[in-house]
Amino acid sequence: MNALITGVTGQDGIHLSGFLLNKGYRVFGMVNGQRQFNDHRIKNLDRRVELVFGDLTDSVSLMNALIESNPTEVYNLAAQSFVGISFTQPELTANVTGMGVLRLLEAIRRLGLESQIKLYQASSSEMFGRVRETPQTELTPFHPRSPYGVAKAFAHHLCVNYREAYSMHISCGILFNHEGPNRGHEFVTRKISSGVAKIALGQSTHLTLGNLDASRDWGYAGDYVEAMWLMQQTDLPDDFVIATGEVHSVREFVEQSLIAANLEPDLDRYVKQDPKFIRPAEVDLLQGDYSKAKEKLGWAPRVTFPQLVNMMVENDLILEAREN
Ligand code: NAP
Ligand code: F7E
Repeated sequence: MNALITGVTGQDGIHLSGFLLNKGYRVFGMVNGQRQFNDHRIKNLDRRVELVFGDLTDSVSLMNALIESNPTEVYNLAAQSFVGISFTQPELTANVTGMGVLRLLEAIRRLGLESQIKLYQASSSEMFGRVRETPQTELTPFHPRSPYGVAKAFAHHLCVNYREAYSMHISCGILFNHEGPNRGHEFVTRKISSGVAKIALGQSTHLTLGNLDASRDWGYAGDYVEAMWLMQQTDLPDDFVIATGEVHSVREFVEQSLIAANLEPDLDRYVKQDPKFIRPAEVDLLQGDYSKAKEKLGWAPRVTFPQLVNMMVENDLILEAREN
């Protein structure tokens, strides 16, 4: 069975490609053609991942990637995924994260592959934004708070529309924040785990962050990619919230990280704040209700919050010690 993953070099792409290879899939990963020569994340991918070249802003390349990989399952993980940058590069974010999904859907249709392909779309809890209820379910109305959240909401509605209009098997995973050792350094959890590792190793004295009170439902990426696959195995496509149901603040993430590195959980000593990391509009709290996924997919998170933080800090202690 062939699977095509867009965004294969990202955090989830790394986990998902490994997961699918273990299940015996032939895995194709879509990457930017020029970057293949320079990007260490491409070099670090499992060698069994077969590269196809393409970009969500280039319809022809999407068609070529589909023809070359001839997939029965497509996982659309590619996006400009950093909320912070979406405020300074809103047009790029709309083009990649929003319009890119329209291009992919139309590429599938133009090739007449609507009934051959099952598509997974990476929707996001950022669509809930200024939340209308807590916890959030598949039925909670959207109120995105960033160009990224708006682009994801556009893409989500498009996927629902194409599912209804053309009977395509498209499932949207409304995934809450998920992290791990492969998380990009721009995101707060990785910034904290690597920053705390540097403090523990004597390479730095403090961390500089923005809003410490923001609260998130943080899970482990390795658990969440299994949910993506389970959605592709259903007879009927649907939308599913994937979350842990537990909430922690950025402050708590720092405290837990300091404990994991055998440091005093003393934020006054180790954390400075800089307004440049505060967003023009913030999402204060996200908490997901994953009951539907549990009931219909048999999915539940495995890794707990302290386990996740420990995993990330331990990984960064090794990496930072090696690099410096
Ligand atoms: P990530 O680490 O930021 O990876 C994003 C991937 O998209 C990278 O491989 C990137 O490749 C690729 N990409 C960017 N622009 C592209 C373009 N124009 N054409 C093709 N590929 C492009 O994101 P992630 O954390 O793995 O998340 C995967 C997906 O889930 C994303 O769609 C994200 O928005 C969504 N999501 C993530 C979370 C989370 O907590 N991680 C939660 C909900 C939803 P280059 O670096 O080469 O550009
Ligand atoms: O911010 C606060 C920040 O950038 C989390 C993406 O994967 O999950 C992610 O989006 C919170 C925010 O993730 C810093 O203001 C404080 O409230 O790690 P983040 P995010 O914005 O929640 C969703 C579900 C996605 O879909 C996205 O693709 O932490 N925060 N101080 C900070 N955030 C960052 N990045 N850096 C700071 O210094």
